[in-house]
Amino acid sequence: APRAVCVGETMAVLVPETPGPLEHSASFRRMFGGAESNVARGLAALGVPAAWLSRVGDDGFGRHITAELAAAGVDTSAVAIDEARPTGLYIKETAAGGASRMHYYRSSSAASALSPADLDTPAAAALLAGAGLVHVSGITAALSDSAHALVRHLLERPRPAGQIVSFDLNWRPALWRSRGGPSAAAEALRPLLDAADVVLLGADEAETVFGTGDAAELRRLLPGPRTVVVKDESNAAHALDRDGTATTEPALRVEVVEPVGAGDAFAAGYLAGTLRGLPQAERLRLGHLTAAATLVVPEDAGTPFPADATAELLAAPPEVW
Ligand code: KDG
Repeated sequence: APRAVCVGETMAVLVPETPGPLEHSASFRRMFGGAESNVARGLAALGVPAAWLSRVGDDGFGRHITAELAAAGVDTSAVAIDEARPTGLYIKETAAGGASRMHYYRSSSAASALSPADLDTPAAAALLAGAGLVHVSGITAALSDSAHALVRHLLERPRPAGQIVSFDLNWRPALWRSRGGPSAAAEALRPLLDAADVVLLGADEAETVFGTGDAAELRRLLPGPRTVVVKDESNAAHALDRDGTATTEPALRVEVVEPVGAGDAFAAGYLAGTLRGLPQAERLRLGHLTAAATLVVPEDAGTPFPADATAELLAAPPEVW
């Protein structure tokens, strides 16, 4: 049975065959991506049985996403098919320099209809009852009022003993633009983050939403979680535990091809390390390793390195990475 359940929207992704403005892009490659299912894929690749809970449309994109995730070893038994709404879509416009802009076509998508009722289906209830980890992100809270209610319910419901909830801030300005921007996001997300056990945030996004990217200040803003993980401008990761312990690990130096999804990959590595009970520094290292695998490919999730290389890499001194 899956040890981790990741909840959120996954979309079809269209990426122009050649970088440049969309007005000049005549052909596209189809991929798929969604922050939480990227984490589920990453966890599965790291040997942690993982499930993805969501809604897709009764369409080819939805079937493609579900089949690909299942082929990647992710349990899709609790994915609902919404006959009235399409699978969401986004287009990744890539500038010649490598920076990406996302264009969303998701405002009435199947997953925007996610609601607390999606947690009560027999398949979902079985997954949630048996999970050691439930992973959510700030994206879902911005999809719709009902999706926001689902996230709140996941955090407020009584949890089975030992189950942890992880929450990645995942600030998406395009989603919050029509919902009041950063100040509305801060108000909506702070209590949700504070009710989680493990919080993951980037210093830059935290600066935008909460007015600070400083790890110690963020820890003071979020006293609830067992651990707050902050990735700073140099991509070093800091884990601040509730008992006052702080652990820092520098990022790996890699040739970045396309950065979208690297945060999710980091989360997958960090959370896999958490479920394995690794020391904090190794959780962060595993996060960096998994992120590196995604930074060097155009997809939102990287081809994982072989599991038997992981132990060696984790033990290696930073110079070797
Ligand atoms: O985290 C990467 C995601 O941004 C991408 O896969 C799409 O989930 C997505 C989103 O909402 O932006």
